[in-house]
Amino acid sequence: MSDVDRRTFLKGLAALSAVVGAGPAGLAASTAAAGQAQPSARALAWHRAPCRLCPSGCGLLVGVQRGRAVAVKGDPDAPVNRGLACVKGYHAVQTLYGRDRLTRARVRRDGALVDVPLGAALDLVAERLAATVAAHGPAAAAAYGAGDWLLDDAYVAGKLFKGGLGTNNVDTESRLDSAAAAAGLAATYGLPGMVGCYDDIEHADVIVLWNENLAETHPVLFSRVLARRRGNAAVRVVEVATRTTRTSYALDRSLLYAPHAELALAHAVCHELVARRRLARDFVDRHVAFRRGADAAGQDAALRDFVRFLADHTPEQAQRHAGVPAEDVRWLASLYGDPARRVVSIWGAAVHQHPRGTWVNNALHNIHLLVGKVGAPGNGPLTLAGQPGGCGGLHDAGAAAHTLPGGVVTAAADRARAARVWGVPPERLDARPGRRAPAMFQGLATGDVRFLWVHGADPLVTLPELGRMRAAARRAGSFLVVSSAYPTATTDVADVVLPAALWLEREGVAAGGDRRLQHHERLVPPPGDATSSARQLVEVGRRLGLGALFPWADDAALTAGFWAELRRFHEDAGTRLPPLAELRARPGLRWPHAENGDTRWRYATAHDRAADRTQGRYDFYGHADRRARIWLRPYTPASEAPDSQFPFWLATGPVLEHWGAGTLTRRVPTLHRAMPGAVVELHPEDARALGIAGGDVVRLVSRRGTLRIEARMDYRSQPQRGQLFVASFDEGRLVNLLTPVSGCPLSGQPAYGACAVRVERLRPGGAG
Ligand SMILES: Nc1nc2c(c(=O)[nH]1)N[C@H]1C(S)=C(S)[C@@H](COP(=O)(O)OP(=O)(O)OC[C@H]3O[C@@H](n4cnc5c(=O)[nH]c(N)nc54)[C@H](O)[C@@H]3O)O[C@H]1N2
Ligand SMILES: Nc1nc2c(c(=O)[nH]1)N[C@H]1C(S)=C(S)[C@@H](COP(=O)(O)OP(=O)(O)OC[C@H]3O[C@@H](n4cnc5c(=O)[nH]c(N)nc54)[C@H](O)[C@@H]3O)O[C@H]1N2
Ligand code: SF4
Ligand SMILES: [Mo]
Repeated sequence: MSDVDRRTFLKGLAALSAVVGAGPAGLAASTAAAGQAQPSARALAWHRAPCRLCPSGCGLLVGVQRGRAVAVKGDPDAPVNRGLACVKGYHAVQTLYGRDRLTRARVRRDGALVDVPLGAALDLVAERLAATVAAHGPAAAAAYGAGDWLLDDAYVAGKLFKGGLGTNNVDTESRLDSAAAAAGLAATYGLPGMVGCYDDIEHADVIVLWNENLAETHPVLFSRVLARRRGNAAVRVVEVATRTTRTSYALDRSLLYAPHAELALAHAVCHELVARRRLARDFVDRHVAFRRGADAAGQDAALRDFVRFLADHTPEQAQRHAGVPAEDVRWLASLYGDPARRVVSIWGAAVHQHPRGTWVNNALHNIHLLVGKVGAPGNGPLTLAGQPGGCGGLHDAGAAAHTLPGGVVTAAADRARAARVWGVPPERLDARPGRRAPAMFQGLATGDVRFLWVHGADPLVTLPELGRMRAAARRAGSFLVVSSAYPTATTDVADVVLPAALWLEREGVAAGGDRRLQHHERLVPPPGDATSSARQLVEVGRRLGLGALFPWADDAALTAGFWAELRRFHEDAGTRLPPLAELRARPGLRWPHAENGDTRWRYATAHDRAADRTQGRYDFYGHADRRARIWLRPYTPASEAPDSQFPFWLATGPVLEHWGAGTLTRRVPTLHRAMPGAVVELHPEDARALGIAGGDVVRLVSRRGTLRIEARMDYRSQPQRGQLFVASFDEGRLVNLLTPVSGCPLSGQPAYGACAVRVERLRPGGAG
């Protein structure tokens, strides 16, 4: 379907919809029936399944009737949501039944996509993949996966490309949302995966949100935060944020700061903690080592070096860079430094998507380590990982360009283990990291990548610097395969489109934000020829003569087989995975797996069975010296900032009603009606100064592109003066034509928000 057709179609859908709107935090208390008719309760069978429409990891009960998922309610036994769900969750099953669901494979012939049998499309994919590798070597082939891939898909993709073909060109959307979180955890603790877990919310006395719009991005977690405060008058929930959002209105205090000043703020908090002698000296002496340097390894340093480093990072400096009054920075530090209060920090993609995202993550962990508030109930950093499989999930299953399952491609021992488990010659495994997500598309532009298989993502909407990316994807001589549930801006330019089964239509294991694992059964049959990504990869592998890598007769054997293999990569106590039978019986277990249950808090010997009690109260076993790291990484200004030509900061991100590029949620009439398109939000005084009224169409211009879009004031959120916000779900208004691809050099995470733009007023009616 062309762009225009799809928009007309979606408009038609909206007209059909009868229901409008979501409540303030988007939480509903009742069961919402999906489909046209209210099903009779007697004919319904209810099944457990995880919700996949945000990273919170809620459990749903899905009502199935005559092979169709027709109703949803929150699962009262699910640990994350305890019976609740948000507006997306209640409509989750409707995402399966959009009228333009892809059910047949399509192949491009004479410029147009035509339906073909699935087997013929897979033959063509295998043929082109083999021809590419034969003519240009394995590094000319690449696979780009979704951050919401199930672990089955991620593992099979890694095994096929890394173990079968010999290229590490496998990367996922997680590069865009949590690469800096993963790199930060690796540098600070030596291992991926969150230190604490969502249960921290119920134990905290103070919750500090760092630029995390939790009300829209993790609605059920936000309801837990508010419930914690309702139940205990002493609890305080505050934020440090660059924009006033729905989250801000519900909090005790909101400190607004200038974009990309997180390093100045975090270091100033540490400065103040040291000045007030609030550091946990015993904990620091016993369990922390100091490191300085720009790279991942760093050099040794000591507490006195950190104190000297902090001398330059005063609250007054933070005020200059961040615009937060020094006394407010001191107040924030007093919350962290109060020995009587447990403190949880929560941050996510907006913080990771920073030109120095890894450094910022290290700096926020520093605060918790300095006061010893880590790895204990209600004390610790919660690093949100974006799409459900982000961070320690997919990276760890071997689906990032630098990883193998449970290891990294650069480590000889990790390669040797992969060769052993996979039964392939060790020399087939490449020791060089493959191309990271944006670099795959840049490779298409230069001709270095000639075969790209995209799964469950819509990169031609969601990648930064989209003008270049779109041109690259259209370049002659390259072959683009896209597995997707619906037509998208990316399938529009594909050579082959494979219809994808969605999560309720196949069995699998899902990873979640706080190291949570959820197995689910296939509840309904996929439509037509739709098949899981894992199955499509296996079928192509077999056609390439690599069938021995995939000795799994059917989909049930695939899930059981891949899981048994993945567990062999995680035999250390610190990353151990549960047997599938236990995961089936107890959805939501958190790794590392221990006897009698899951691991909620890591590294504290009282809670983590992988920790060695002879080390004292803590054992940071991710590093050889069994110490966590405090990093000395200085504040540096953003790579791009407003100037006279481009005077505004542009921030972008999700809205409550839509998921990712909106591919699934825009097919749900209620959600589409509630949020039909993106607008640019301005501060009312900026609008007045520019002569812009609400509803006017303006042109946004950055160094990379332009975008015509409707302006709104006093809409969903309130940007600060000099800042703009555009939601990123709308393929009809591609905000990524404006955003930059450059970002954190350590993790490869793009800094979407390091983007300066100007606003041009068009003549009334949008001409100009
Ligand atoms: N400007 C700007 N851009 C951004 C961001 C931002 O904040 N600002 N955020 C970035 C971030 S954090 C993210 S996570 C990305 C999201 O970017 P993407 O991951 O590219 O977008 P999604 O909409 O999540 O892609 C979902 C696609 O997967 C398909 N699909 C769903 N389930 C399955 C499945 O099980 N199998 C297969 N094969 N396909 C499936 C759907 O049909 C849909 O086409 O956007 C990034 N881009
Ligand atoms: N409803 C819904 N929920 C989602 C998603 C979704 O698509 N829909 N996607 C999930 C995913 S994949 C992700 S990654 C998370 C994202 O979740 P968040 O990280 O919370 O996303 P944002 O709302 O983009 O960012 C929060 C705040 O930071 C500001 N900001 C945006 N970009 C930048 C930046 O580059 N630097 C700085 N300093 N500030 C910035 C924004 O203006 C906003 O006020 O949400 C998850 N939850
Ligand atoms: S909060 Fe997230 S996981 Fe929970 S129901 Fe809503 S979309 Fe689904
Ligand atoms: Mo994300």
